[in-house]
Amino acid sequence: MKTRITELLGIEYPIIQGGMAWVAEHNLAAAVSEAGGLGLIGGANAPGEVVREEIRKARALTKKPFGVNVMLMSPHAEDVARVVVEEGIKVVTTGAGNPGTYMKMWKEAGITVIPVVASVALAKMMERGGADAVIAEGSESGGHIGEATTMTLVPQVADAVSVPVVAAGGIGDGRGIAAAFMLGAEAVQLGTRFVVAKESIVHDKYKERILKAKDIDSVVTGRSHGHPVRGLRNQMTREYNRLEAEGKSFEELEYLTLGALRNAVMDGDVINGTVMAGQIAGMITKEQTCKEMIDEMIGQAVRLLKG
Ligand code: TUI
Repeated sequence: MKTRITELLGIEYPIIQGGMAWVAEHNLAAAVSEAGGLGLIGGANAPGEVVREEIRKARALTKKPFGVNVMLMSPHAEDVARVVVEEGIKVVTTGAGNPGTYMKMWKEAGITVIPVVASVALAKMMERGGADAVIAEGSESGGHIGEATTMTLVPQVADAVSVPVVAAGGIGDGRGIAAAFMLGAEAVQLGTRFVVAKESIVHDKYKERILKAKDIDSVVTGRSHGHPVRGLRNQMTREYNRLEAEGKSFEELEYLTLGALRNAVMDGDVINGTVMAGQIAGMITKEQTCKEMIDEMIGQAVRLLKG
């Protein structure tokens, strides 16, 4: 499955791991890269120096390429943007915003820049701004989402830009990979499946919640606030959506979500914490190593695409 993306990134398989907040740390990133995909360290809301440490720890675990995801809504985004240059990172993905202000600095440093886009308009703007590829992320994804689904977004972005397109959102096995390729993608980005990887440091209760999730367990909070976030339903999401429907503002409801992702990922509070996961969680039923996941998915995708 050689594509422009595997060539661009110097990886064996066209699989990128999502830069998930709290989840995408050095152990997971290194394991995905070692298995032939592209691992990512998620900058999320962490300060630059924390990301620097994560980069160095990942380097100690793998000689293969890995990248950093810069979450643009973070108060430390500028700091992290500089740290990736100082640390000689070769691949940066961005999320939750427009990375335009950092593009010149990253390109001058020889970094391959792959922004996440949730619309054709942003994909075109990113291509004009020098992006090497784009990740078209549909609303099946976990965490902060856009409006369009993967099925509709990927082919429209593929038609609109010349740079290669990575599909994300709702992909969890070889069938999803083959489908994404049929829509015009040249690689996929997966988050939820890697959350339950053996190498993932996520609390067992969080993993168990994903492994036991049903197809309809996925909910979005904050749609009316313009901050839609997808996760698995629990007491927190029920309370949030009840108060949101009553007209409570984003600021009034912030107390429900502050620190809630950390509490779920690190402490296993899957009742009042935020269990971010994509809609494909219902299909994810086994904890495997990253290598087992990637080998299985690629085998399945290749068989389907040959057929
Ligand atoms: O960024 C993500 N997913 C995330 S970030 C995150 S951290 C967080 N924690 C709590 C609350 C909110 C966020 C959790 N999940 N995915 C990439 C992504 N980017 N999805 C959608 C977008 C996006 C949306 C609009 C990118 C750009 C955009 O427009 C930018 C503009 O200014 O035009």
